[in-house]
Amino acid sequence: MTDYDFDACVIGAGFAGMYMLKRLRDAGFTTHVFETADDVGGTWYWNRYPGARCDVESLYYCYSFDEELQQEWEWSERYPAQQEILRYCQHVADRYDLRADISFSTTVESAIYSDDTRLWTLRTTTGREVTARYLISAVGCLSAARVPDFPGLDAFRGETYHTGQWPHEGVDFSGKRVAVVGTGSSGIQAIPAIARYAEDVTVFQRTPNYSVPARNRPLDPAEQAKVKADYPRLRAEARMTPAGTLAEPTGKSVFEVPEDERRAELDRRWENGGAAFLAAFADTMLNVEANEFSADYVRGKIREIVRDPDTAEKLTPRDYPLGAKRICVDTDYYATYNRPNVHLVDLRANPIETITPTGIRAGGTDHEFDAIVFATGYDAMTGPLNRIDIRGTNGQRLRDKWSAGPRTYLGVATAGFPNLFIITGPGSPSVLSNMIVSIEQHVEWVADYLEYLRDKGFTRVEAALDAEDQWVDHVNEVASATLYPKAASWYLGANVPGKPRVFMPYLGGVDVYRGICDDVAGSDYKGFLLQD
Ligand code: NA7
Repeated sequence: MTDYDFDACVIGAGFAGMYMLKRLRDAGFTTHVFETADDVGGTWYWNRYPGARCDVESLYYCYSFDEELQQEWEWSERYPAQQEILRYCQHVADRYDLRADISFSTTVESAIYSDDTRLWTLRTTTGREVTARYLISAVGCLSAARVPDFPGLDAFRGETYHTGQWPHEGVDFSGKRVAVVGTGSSGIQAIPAIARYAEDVTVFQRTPNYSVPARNRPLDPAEQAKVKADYPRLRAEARMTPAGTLAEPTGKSVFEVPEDERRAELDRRWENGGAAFLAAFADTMLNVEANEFSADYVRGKIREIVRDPDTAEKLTPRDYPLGAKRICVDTDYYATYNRPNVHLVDLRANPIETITPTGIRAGGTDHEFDAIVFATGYDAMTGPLNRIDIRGTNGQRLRDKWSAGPRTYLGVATAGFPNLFIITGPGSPSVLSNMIVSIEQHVEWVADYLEYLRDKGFTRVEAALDAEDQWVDHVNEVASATLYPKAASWYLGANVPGKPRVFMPYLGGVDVYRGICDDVAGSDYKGFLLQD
């Protein structure tokens, strides 16, 4: 007889929550998942904007935990479109009958821990209250969509959209004048797709981004079969790379390579497409001069592609290193500015003053629109957790504990919040890797941990404060040895006014991180306080 409802409750039914449910259920834990949406998919449920596509290749942006699953699913393109990833998630949910243990259209409002019972009590928007021994967050890193607080926003009489909360029935922009605010990965994908059928598109750009071509194409069945025949080896190899991807790093400093070969290496990667461009040289993210070589190459490409020199200049990133904001992977992004129906407003020179009932006023000029698309990003990593009222020991709120920036041990646990595990939390390498590789690693590690706790009879587990302090220092130390903190990115929280600037992801690499986690597990979970 248990005196609680579930061994574990999981928040979120995206890739992380679905696999967590499967693993825990297989291990004999009673598990329940709460999900805001009315189906599985997480990011890929919400991000239905035109052009939405993953920038990791299909054959690797999928689970590897079940050989049959990875063999049976057929991908149609090199990079998967949102609809195809969502269909894949739905297939996974069907295949393992996951929906039976998921409450959809249900948002967890609060999760409160009691040391008397060593249980979490969750309250949901549907009025449900459940108790669980363990609480596992699978809320994702980029799920708290953000529209900046522009004055006049409510007065706009046209349609407004955020890329991360796109209407499921789709949007017809034909014959419409559309504004797109934001030129991160979402904007860079959406702009060419919207420009193909809208009457007119005006892009409002605050910071120009570095983008490399995707070179998306249909997947050749023979190529797919070849990868699948070698899947176990390729997956194992990818898991042991820093980013969890087979980016074929040269491993060489740019300075070791003769100048003409350097350029040839970048030409090859540019033609081949994808974010592997960044892996051309080992020191691109470590040394400003090395970075400049690749950054300058992209600047040259922008000048080559964009016909109007003034527009090309505005689109050229200059004041931060390539890759320090997540590199974008596009289809026809720069070339889109050659279309007569696409215009660019540089917000550095002409800041948005107000949204008006008919459009946007920037730099003293009124622009009229039928629709505004906000591709303005997310309150990343901490946002999705902080909007839930999570309280640990002595009633401490997680958002208070993290008011000066998130603090975790290994990204998976935080002192003062016993029996809480976070998948892809701040302090984990998640967002700087192939998310699926990180998710599988985290889920398996947490599931193994829960089995260990059950086998040993422990009912309370908490990250030790000193272990957490050391991990936070380590995360900072690794980040400050790189060029990543040199851009005002969402990795740093810099996109949200007032958010503390702390570099949130762990930059040590998923390979190194996996080793550290395995070492912690192998030493009876050092750094955690366990009680029976
Ligand atoms: P991003 O990458 O955070 O991009 C958001 C964009 O919106 C970026 O260009 C921002 O400019 C811009 N932005 C944000 N706030 C404002 C305001 N107030 N005014 C003007 N422009 C603004 O979000 P995405 O959704 O594109 O991508 C998120 C991740 O999803 C991506 O990195 C991949 O991992 C997948 P800024 O650069 O801050 O000046």
